[in-house]
Amino acid sequence: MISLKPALLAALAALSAPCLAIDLRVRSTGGNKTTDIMYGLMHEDINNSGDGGIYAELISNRAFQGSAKFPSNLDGWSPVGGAVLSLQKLAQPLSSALPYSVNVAASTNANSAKIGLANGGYWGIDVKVQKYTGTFHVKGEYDGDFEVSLRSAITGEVFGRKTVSGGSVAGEWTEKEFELVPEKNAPSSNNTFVIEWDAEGVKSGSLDLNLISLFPPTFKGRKNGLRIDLAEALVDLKPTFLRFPGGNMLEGNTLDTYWKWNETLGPLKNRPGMAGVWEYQQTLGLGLSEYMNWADDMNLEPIVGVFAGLALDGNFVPEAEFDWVIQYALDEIEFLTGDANTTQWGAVRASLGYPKPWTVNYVEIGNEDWLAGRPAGFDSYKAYRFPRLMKAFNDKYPHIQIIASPSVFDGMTIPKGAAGDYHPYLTPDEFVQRFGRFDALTRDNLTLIGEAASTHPNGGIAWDGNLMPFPWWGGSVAEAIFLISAERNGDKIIGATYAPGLRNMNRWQWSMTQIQHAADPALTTLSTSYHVWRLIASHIIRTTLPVSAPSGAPNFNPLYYVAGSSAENTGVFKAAVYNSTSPVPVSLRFEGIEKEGAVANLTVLTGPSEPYGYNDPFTRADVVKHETRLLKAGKGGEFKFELPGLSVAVLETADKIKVEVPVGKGKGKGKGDAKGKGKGKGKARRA
Ligand SMILES: *[C@@H]1O[C@H](CO)[C@@H](O)[C@H](O)[C@H]1NC(C)=O
Ligand SMILES: *[C@@H]1O[C@H](CO)[C@@H](O)[C@H](O)[C@H]1NC(C)=O
Ligand SMILES: *[C@@H]1O[C@H](CO)[C@@H](O)[C@H](O)[C@H]1NC(C)=O
Ligand SMILES: *[C@@H]1O[C@H](CO)[C@@H](O)[C@H](O)[C@H]1NC(C)=O
Ligand SMILES: *[C@@H]1O[C@H](CO)[C@@H](O)[C@H](O)[C@H]1NC(C)=O
Ligand SMILES: *[C@@H]1O[C@H](CO)[C@@H](O)[C@H](O)[C@H]1NC(C)=O
Ligand SMILES: *[C@@H]1O[C@H](CO)[C@@H](O)[C@H](O)[C@H]1NC(C)=O
Ligand SMILES: CC(=O)N[C@H]1CO[C@H](CO)[C@@H](O)[C@@H]1O
Repeated sequence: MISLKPALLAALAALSAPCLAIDLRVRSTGGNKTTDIMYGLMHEDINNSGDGGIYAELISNRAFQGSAKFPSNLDGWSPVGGAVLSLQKLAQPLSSALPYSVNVAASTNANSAKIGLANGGYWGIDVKVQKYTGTFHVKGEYDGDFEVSLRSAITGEVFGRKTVSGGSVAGEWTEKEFELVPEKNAPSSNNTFVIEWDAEGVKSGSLDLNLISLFPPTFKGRKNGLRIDLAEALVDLKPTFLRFPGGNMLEGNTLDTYWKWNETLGPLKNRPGMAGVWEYQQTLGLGLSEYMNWADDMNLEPIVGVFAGLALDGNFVPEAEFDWVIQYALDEIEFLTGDANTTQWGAVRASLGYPKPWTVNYVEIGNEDWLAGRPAGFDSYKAYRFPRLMKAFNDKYPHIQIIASPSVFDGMTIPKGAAGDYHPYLTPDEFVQRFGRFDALTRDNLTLIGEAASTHPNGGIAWDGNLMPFPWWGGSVAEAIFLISAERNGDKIIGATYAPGLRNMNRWQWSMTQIQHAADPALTTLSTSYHVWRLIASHIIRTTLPVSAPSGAPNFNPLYYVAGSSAENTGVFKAAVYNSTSPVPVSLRFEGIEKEGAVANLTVLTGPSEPYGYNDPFTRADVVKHETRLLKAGKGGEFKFELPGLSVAVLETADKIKVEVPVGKGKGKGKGDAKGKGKGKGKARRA
């Protein structure tokens, strides 16, 4: 990011004369109320951040789901005790959504009285002394018990086992449920889950099994819920919204394979899964209701992305056939929010165990509709896909804030009442250079920053090379500066989220991800960007306030800042330093807190000695240094401090400011600048 070498920087720092403090005064008038939400989460199942990620299911390929793109197979499964496994499409499947199952037969040279099958999880299974909850479905005549166990894949040691009594019958699927508490923690996550039975007791020659599922304890104890450590890491980011289900997942690869919300509902055996856009079949166990539960359990405002008739291959639904796309999107919101007694889809929701309607205040129409199939795809969005969907929503759900998936910066004209979505994926310098971009937005151009990240170092070439393996400190500081630029315009910016949020270390394409994870929770790694976004989101400004510097307009270089007051009216100042060879002295006063001895907390994040340092899941070292100290104001309420080069800081006063807020705040709908190139959207993007 910064082209000067660290040694040279240090030499320059030593030579440079101490500069005068930047003298900043925060006024208590002339501010603007910000929109209601600010920092949030974006989730789509990219490279096993859903299946094998935050969705807590431990068994991979649990129901042999497949598609034209990723045919059903036996990946993840292995025979136990000399069994022979075969994939079957039975005349009597478990359900029409799950046509394939595994057949387990004893081989002629079976080496054990017990046979069965084992699953290695998503690159391992975390085994601890805690309660695992499982189910499986079995068909075939068997007189005897089953035994389930968690074992080491390396030594075969059994950490816990449980008898599941009662056999099974021919011609019918029997569901088995069990709970299993291992007696000891496994030394590593290289473990398997095994189901075995007595080969002699099988009268029908073999057994068929399907939908074999095992969950550890989940976040807030939800059935079919989220992995606890990852959910807790997200909670610590202080999010206020959840944008889902994509992202590219929403669009799908082709017009037949978009994210069909109606196929993500109810019992797992009713979910066929889908051909994911990130190169694997997806279970859709993390479906629409699960996303809403996630939002509820973290107290997040859902931003529901609805399919807008464009697929990643660039095909889009023609205008003459567009009615179904509109109805499909309206039905989805009716499913979520409709009355259980008086609406068709509300009744379906109630029948699935959710009688109480959810509340939806934000709907995003499509995903990055400026990109796939450009320019025809975008033209169709501007011509009819967006206007017709927006009108339908305004008519039926006038309270919902509609967000267009492109922003004003992507060349979208945002109609009155709508907002845009801006996805900057930039170099650090580009983020810093765009610092003034939102200042020029008008209030009627509300903008969501629905995805953002520093992607590659300055001078790097985009998507095909030169990516950093993980978010790195210099990139994270530049993101802070970008967020500061957004907060300065908090009346026009709906909110911001990093993307992608989660990445399984065993399968990735897109390196920039806020949290890295694997089966072993000890490998969960909070990136440099995670620390920066968390600090910034932990001190929310509810009213932005003007800051003046005596020398006239501040030029924001090398210190970039925003000030305002919190919901409790304490004074908040956020700043970051970029491209400075020496620490930047700051003198800060808040109008209304002009007394000597006033106190404030200052938290400063600094990184490693060179800007490319990152948090590496394999070395486990955290390169981000956190320092919080209590500052006491000098005469006139002056807070004096220095911020090092490449640092991010937040100061919050203990005293309250009397803030006068003008009327006409906005929850605006702005549009964003979409020049960013997004993160890989797979092939569509590289085209
Ligand atoms: C687990 O251990 C086995 C045997 O040593 C090895 O072949 C396999 O790659 C390991 N799997 C994982 C996920 O580490
Ligand atoms: C879900 O809805 C889509 C669009 O209407 C439809 O094509 C599909 O068949 C539906 N799926 C099921 C299982 O009903
Ligand atoms: C829906 O119907 C049920 C059963 O008749 C009733 O108990 C419930 O109050 C009704 N709910 C609403 C919102 O009208
Ligand atoms: C940071 O400094 C480098 C080296 O002087 C310069 O090329 C770059 O443009 C600067 N970046 C910004 C955003 O000012
Ligand atoms: C914002 O919206 C207005 C009117 O809708 C438009 O004239 C203006 O150019 C837009 N762009 C920006 C960057 O504010
Ligand atoms: C508040 O909004 C007004 C009108 O857009 C603008 O002129 C002013 O600079 C804003 N104040 C702050 C502190 O951003
Ligand atoms: C400063 O931070 C500490 C620890 O985070 C907290 O206990 C204290 O209340 C804070 N003080 C002020 C004035 O915000
Ligand atoms: C879309 C995509 O490229 N996904 C990647 C997910 O991770 C696997 C394993 O590393 C890659 O092979 C895929 O390409």
